[in-house]
Amino acid sequence: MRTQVCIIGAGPAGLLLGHLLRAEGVECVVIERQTPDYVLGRIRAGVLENITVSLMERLGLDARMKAEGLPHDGFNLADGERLIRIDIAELVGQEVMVYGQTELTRDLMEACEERGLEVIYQAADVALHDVDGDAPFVTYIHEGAQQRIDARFIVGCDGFHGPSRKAIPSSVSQEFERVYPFGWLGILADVPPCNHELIYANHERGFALASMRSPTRSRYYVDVPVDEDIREWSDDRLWDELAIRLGPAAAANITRGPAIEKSIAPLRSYVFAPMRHGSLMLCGDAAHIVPPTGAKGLNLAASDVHYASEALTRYFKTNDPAGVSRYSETALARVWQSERFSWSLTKLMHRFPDDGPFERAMQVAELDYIANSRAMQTAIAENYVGLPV
Ligand code: RFL
Ligand code: PHB
Repeated sequence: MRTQVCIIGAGPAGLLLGHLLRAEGVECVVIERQTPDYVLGRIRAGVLENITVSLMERLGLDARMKAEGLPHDGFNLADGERLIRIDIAELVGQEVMVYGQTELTRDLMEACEERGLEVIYQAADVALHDVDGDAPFVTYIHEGAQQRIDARFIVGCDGFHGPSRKAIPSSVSQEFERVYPFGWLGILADVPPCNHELIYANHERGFALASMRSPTRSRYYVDVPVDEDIREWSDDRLWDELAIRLGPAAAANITRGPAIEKSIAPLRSYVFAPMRHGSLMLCGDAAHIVPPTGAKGLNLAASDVHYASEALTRYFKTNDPAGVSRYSETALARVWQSERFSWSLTKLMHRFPDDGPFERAMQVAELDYIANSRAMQTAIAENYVGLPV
């Protein structure tokens, strides 16, 4: 098979990119290792920035998000008994959209047939070839047969563990990494949220987050040691811990219920550079990871896709390679801003095992400053809604 752009990975980045390219008449094919149900079974991000919402609007795939998503105009930082509200609407005149990654991915998946976006699921042994030159190709096994797709560009949207990033030689690339000593233990349950807005809590026993997917579905997290055994966490133990860490006001409103999903995600900051090498571009988790504290992972995938789709459309429509040439530099500038915000909020809201009284005093001083300074709150709000693309 021959196409203009071969996209590897049908997560949110790959599907968004595929739809944006199809909307501009660029030929593309998406190849995915898993089944659609497997992809939808991964419970991940919950907060969408403007860039992600606006790409869905541009595609005309925003109807369900507009009907079922929850626009939020503020969120809260809790420190012990104190609650600091960040009024994002008042501070920066914008809002964020609470709508799960699963739902966004489902909307993108369901539009594939009608929009003529071909996605090949259950492709095994995907391998990239000749990415240095201008005639790269991808091989894989599908239904027992070896297949080959020739393309002008390959875009790796295959997440942190996919093969795309590894196709860029270490002699021309650099990795930046920080691994945190904890993971987030998440629970999804069909119970009403304890608060109408998100609460990020820094408690002496550790971090907690109260989030939601809808008025009847809640998502909560606590941080746990990175090597924690999830079997140690019965639903009851997790609800008890959330009630302590989120503080008495939220605890009074927690409705308990059985977990629909419960898992531990490790926390990591990671950037791979460059994000383009020859005819291969990387988007989303394939190129970078942020700790989830800033709710940036999915949104950063969306901004990469925005830049990549503009660059590739320009290339195929006007024969102009400038956008492709500059893709890595452009995308990385925004990646580093999101990395900084996610890292600083992680440091502010978690108790690190090596921290002593000095580090805790710095957290308290910073939270005091945020509580009393509109300038600090504005800086947090403008990062939370997403810096301009
Ligand atoms: P994805 O979603 O990982 O999709 C990559 C797709 O590529 C496929 N793939 C392959 N396909 C073909 N051949 C191969 N060899 C392949 N290897 C992999 C995979 O099956 C998959 O379908 O990456 P993408 O599209 O870049 O999207 C990024 C977001 O998913 C990610 O940034 C966020 O979900 C990060 N993240 C969170 N972000 C938030 O903003 N808030 C959260 O609460 C949040 N929770 C999370 C998360 C990431 C997690 N991971 C990665 C473990 C929780 C978890 C558990
Ligand atoms: C979520 O709802 O899963 C969520 C919300 C905000 C975050 C991380 C995760 O910062």
